[in-house]
Amino acid sequence: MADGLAEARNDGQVQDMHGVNALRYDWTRAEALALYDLPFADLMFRAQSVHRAHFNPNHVETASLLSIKTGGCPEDCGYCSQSAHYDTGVKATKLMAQADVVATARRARDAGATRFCMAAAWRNPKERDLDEVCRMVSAVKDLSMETCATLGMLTAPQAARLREAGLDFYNHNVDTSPEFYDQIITTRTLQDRIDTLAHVREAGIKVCCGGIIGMGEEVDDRLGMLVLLSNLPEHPESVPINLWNEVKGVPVNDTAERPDPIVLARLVAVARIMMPNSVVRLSAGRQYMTDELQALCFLAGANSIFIGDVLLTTKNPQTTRDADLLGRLGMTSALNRTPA
Ligand code: SAM
Ligand code: DTB
Ligand code: SF4
Repeated sequence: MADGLAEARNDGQVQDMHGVNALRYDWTRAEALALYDLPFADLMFRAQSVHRAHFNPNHVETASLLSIKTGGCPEDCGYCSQSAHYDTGVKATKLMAQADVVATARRARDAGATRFCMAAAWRNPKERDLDEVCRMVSAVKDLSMETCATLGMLTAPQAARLREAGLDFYNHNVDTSPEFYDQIITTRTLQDRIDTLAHVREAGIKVCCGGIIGMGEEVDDRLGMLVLLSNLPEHPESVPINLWNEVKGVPVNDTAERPDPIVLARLVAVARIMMPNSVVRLSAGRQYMTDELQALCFLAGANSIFIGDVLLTTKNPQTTRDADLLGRLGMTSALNRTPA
């Protein structure tokens, strides 16, 4: 592969030994680093070429997010406002009523969202809660939206029940590299997460899996996370890349460092090249990004965003600002796999 990269650098072509359409599951960190270190113009050209071979580059998927059960979470994720381990000022709530969830989904659909993601601050869902979430999933599906949920760890039978209810996607992130993981979360292992992802796959639900940057990890950890994602048995259909959204009272505050914008664009490009067929979502942290940086990330191959003024407990750019930006970029809120 090193030769393939050299070729890209020297003649500016995207031909590598695997071609732009190849899906690989044997990426190494050295290869990821070689991509990441390419001269910026070569990296962008290569990422854009891969992107155009798989997607319409003028389309961006717009997803909407709702916290259906906030706070009081028993996990100790060191970045999260919803962990009961930290004093973050977020109040724990009960699971929302189905009618309120469906009304929110309908408003999101009317505002242009094509996917609705329901998030709960649980280690894993209890059976009674899962019954209720299954009803919510079916009701949102009836609105002709794609459905997504993120409820913590799942057993295989729980995943099968969600699929039967009409769940299209399940979000469960690896969050960071295997080496950095233990510095961020101690209450569940990376293997626990990989097991849940396998249950989701077995059930026939599409996988949404990514992570966070800006928690104090090294470049090697960021690339290690992308290698971990791209070497899963199948690439996740969606890859959310979150910039850590600042939260008071959590341990990550002690180590957090907001990445340089060029670094972010490079990481998006590497994700695009390593997982050519996956939708790469600029998730949390767009509130810190300029219009120019978001445009650069779209050029690098990002093709999904969350719309709505809040994410779960933190801010997202105003919907009007997003509509204005997409308008100025000539981008349409849609997702079409027809290449350019
Ligand atoms: N409790 C479930 C779980 O962890 O699987 C679902 C919700 S959890 C909030 C979903 C993901 O959001 C986390 O895995 C993490 O990657 C991301 N996230 C949480 N807090 C964040 C923050 N402050 N900034 C950026 N991303 C964050
Ligand atoms: C993901 O990777 N990012 C979204 C979604 N999956 C569930 C969550 C972002 C949460 C940001 C922090 C908050 O708003 O509390
Ligand atoms: Fe709980 Fe999810 Fe937050 Fe971790 S990220 S504390 S599991 S809500």
